[in-house]
Amino acid sequence: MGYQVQRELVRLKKEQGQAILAYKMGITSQAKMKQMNVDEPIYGYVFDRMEVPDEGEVRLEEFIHPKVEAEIAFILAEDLEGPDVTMEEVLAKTEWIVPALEIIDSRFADFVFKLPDVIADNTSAAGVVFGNRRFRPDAFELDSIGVTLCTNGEQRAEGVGAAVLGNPAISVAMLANMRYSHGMGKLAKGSMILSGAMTEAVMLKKGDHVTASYAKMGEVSFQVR
Ligand code: 0L1
Ligand code: MG
Repeated sequence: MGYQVQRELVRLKKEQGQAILAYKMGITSQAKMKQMNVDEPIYGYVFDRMEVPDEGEVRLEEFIHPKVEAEIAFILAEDLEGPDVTMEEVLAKTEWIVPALEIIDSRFADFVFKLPDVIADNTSAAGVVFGNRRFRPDAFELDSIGVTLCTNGEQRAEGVGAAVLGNPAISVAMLANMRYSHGMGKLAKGSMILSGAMTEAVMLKKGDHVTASYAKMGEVSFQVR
């Protein structure tokens, strides 16, 4: 039911002239899955209007109660089509990995929702900041890449690639397989995918300067006005 509503939401946004910029996976950590009492993550869409440049700005008033989380994004070199996509196939078919921040926001008070509700709410997708640097997928072991998330120079969260279903590439494989089982088609060459949060989500407030510092992949940042 949640995905039926989500599909209608996507249709309406496209009708309004918005375009899908990236796919996203959500609820990809064991802690979050346990909290939500689910054994499968969820997926949604990032729209073009949600993109914020690296070192750019967002206005707090444009959100309800936004949070930010650090992720790794994938850009595909080839189509990826379920069923049975594996982590190895994802890595072989990935052109670039890119450090990224996702801004999540929810129409539900205090982010308290049932699973179909958050799927219908497009998995709380509200913004994305892609880093300016990109890397080949075999440049690092993705499960061991660490990240710290700071606001105004103070560390608020930290994490590692393994927090994303064991490896962010497993999350991308799962997206392709879930889309297949939902009859949603392949992930086409060139698609961008946010693989899921490496850190817990940190609440944003006016004046926050947000920086994610990744081991070997540099920084991604933005300012909250
Ligand atoms: O991207 C995410 O992991 C968020 C998924 C939806 C759950 C939430 O809003 O906390
Ligand atoms: Mg996310």
